[in-house]
Amino acid sequence: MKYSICTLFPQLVTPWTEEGLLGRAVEKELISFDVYNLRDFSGNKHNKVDDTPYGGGAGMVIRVDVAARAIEAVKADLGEPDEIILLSPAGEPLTQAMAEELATKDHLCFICGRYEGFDARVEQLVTREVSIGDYVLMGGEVAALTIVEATARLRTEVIGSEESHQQDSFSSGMLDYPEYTRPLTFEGMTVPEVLTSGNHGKVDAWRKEMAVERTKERRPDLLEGATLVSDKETSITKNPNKKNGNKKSD
Ligand code: 6GU
Repeated sequence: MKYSICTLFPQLVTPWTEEGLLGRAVEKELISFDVYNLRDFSGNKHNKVDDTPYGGGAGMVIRVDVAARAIEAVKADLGEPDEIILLSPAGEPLTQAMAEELATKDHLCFICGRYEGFDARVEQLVTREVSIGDYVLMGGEVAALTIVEATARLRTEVIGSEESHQQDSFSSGMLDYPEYTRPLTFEGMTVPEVLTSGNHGKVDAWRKEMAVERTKERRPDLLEGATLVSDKETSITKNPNKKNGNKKSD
């Protein structure tokens, strides 16, 4: 898996790729990150990447030719990306289903904007435009790294076992059940007895019930997409036509 990231702030992005599971996978050469500084593609001696908007108004707009040269450099160095993703609050909202689709690709290229954004013609240079939620960030870097986090952890070369994310929030269509570890009692708060009962059947049933309860309470919108076999029961079947994050893109 290759990630290339075009940004005005490579020094914000690079450290994220050097720690934890990502850092380890990079060291083992199982995944790679190539971070491109958009300023290197300014095409002028002042390294200026933006200009005032046509039609007037406040703020600056990043030039389309800068993005175009950066994308050409990525292609020349690493080959054609499977996806060139423009990070923008106007993009398609990121979901677990989208992360699952992107995680199957070999090379994802990200274009991160800052300030007011890119010249709209950059949209013609990319394969998709993605937003990470309904709020506005100062730049696309955190959004690009969010997609890196969401996709890399779905790759067995990064995580190792496939099992650990099978039960996750959203990949089951529901929130996770709560987990506990030692100490058994902390400041008067105890661990649910069933977890120390040694009865695996009971533990499984309790966990499923907790997942349903938490989802009903905190994110009832997610349950629209899951089919409850019975109210008290715990089994949930994926509905391929549901409109939330489990929908497989076509
Ligand atoms: Cl991808 N970029 C920016 N600047 N703001 C956002 C976003 C992206 N997604 C949500 N808000």
